[in-house]
Amino acid sequence: MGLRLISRARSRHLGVAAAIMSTALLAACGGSSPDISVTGAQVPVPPNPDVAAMYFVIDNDGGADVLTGVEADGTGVASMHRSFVNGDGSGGMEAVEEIEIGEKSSVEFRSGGYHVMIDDPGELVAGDTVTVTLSFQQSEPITVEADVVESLEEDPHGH
Ligand SMILES: [Cu+2]
Repeated sequence: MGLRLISRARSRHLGVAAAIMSTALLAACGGSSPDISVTGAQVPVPPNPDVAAMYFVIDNDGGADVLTGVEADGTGVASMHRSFVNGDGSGGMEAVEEIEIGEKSSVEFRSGGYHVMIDDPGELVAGDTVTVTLSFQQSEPITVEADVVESLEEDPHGH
């Protein structure tokens, strides 16, 4: 009888310790805020002047976040798109409302994948810049200046 009481008391004590530990772990994970940077932004001179595509890389050194919107500063209407290829080889693109940016991860906006589409960007020549502001669920908005280039560099990360 006496033994049983002791063991029950001890296991309850361990339970409390475990609960405290898991709370601490949760705080460590859930509490880490995103640390987002955007690099390598480029806009190839569009073959069709009515619409331009913008490519870049989002790096996140912190907790998860979600890209929730894009806005072109000055001219044009920007939206997020994803290119896809079907099983039969046909392809297309679709608008994307949100893009998840995982904890400590990168999301590449590149030819054949995610891109920002700018409708009616005005006349663009190599050497111009296009400014787009990215909005996030957690992070403050980030304004990105993209270089207008003759053609896309192979590795927009630059290394
Ligand atoms: Cu598109």
